[in-house]
Amino acid sequence: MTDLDQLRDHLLAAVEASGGLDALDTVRVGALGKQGTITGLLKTLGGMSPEQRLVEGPRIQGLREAVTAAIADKKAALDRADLDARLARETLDMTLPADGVGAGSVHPVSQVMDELAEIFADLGFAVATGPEIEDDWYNFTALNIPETHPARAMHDTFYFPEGEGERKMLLRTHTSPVQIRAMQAAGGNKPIRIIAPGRTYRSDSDATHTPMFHQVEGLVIDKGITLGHLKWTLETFLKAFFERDDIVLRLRPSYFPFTEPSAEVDVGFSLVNGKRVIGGSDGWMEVLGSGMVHRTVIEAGGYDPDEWQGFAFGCGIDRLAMLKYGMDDLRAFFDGDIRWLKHYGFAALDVPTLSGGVGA
Ligand code: 2U9
Repeated sequence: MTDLDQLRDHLLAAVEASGGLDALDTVRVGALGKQGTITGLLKTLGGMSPEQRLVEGPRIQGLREAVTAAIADKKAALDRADLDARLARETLDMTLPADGVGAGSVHPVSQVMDELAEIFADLGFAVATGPEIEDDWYNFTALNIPETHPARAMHDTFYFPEGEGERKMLLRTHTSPVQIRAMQAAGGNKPIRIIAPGRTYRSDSDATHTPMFHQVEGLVIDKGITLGHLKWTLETFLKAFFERDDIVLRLRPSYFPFTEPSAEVDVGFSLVNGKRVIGGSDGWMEVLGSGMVHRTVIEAGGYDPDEWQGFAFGCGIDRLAMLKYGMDDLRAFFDGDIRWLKHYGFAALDVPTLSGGVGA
């Protein structure tokens, strides 16, 4: 037996005896690695005479191929054994119930927005939206709040840094610019019935004010519109929203630059376990602001105030949600506390409290 035959028997036995992938790799490196025995033999070919190389070359190459093939076979056998062991060890019980998928819930503000859209749709109102970044003409001037008007200061506006000769940009302090844009888009010759729900911003923060809050405003423009239409619409809306027939309204004279005359709308409440609940007549609670659209505002929207009249109203959506669903701190609406949302949030598909619309 030659040295080469002996080395072959030794390496093949070592491959066969490898109990695992690590041991097999040690054999591979010992034979075929940079310093391996077979690699060393291959290096000796360079120092041989051509005749000797012709004999030794194929023998050493044959050894290398045999060992390489044996290692590959052994590796496949070890992998297979490893997989068989894992399959025997690890079991999967297909009858176990699946982990629950965490379902989200609808935020009370979104819920109330849906309710508003649904109720007003029944009254023929479309939902209008517009930019939250506005210029001071749409937010103030068009609404009869000129540069020097004290209401500009009252609104605690967030202004953007002003560029030379550029429009004064701000975060809208109410959704009224949406209605101005809707009037302009209508071209001054069509009736309008819209609600404009959305985010509004004022630099204000305490238990009843947050820098961002949600407002809904409504606007009707038509010929022959009176305060009677305003009162009926608000009464019909409030009955549908609070899902009660015993809703009583009180219109109290007030002042807004964009409406004349203007009225705060109070709604009767009753006391249930010391808590105020809308409906009944134990006292009055302010819920909305409203009025007949000012001539100047009708004109700013591109309508002739001698032909077209209108009414408008506005209120906080967050406040409506608090009154209907009994939350008492406005700031919790925006904390993102999952426990609060679990308590007050609404299931996405199962919405038993969703107002059924007008007359439901
Ligand atoms: C146009 C014409 C008139 C919208 C109106 C109110 C009265 C009002 C406040 C209530 C509480 C806002 O959330 S709040 O701070 N709003 O009292 N808003 S009338 O009047 C308009 C709007 C647009 C073109």
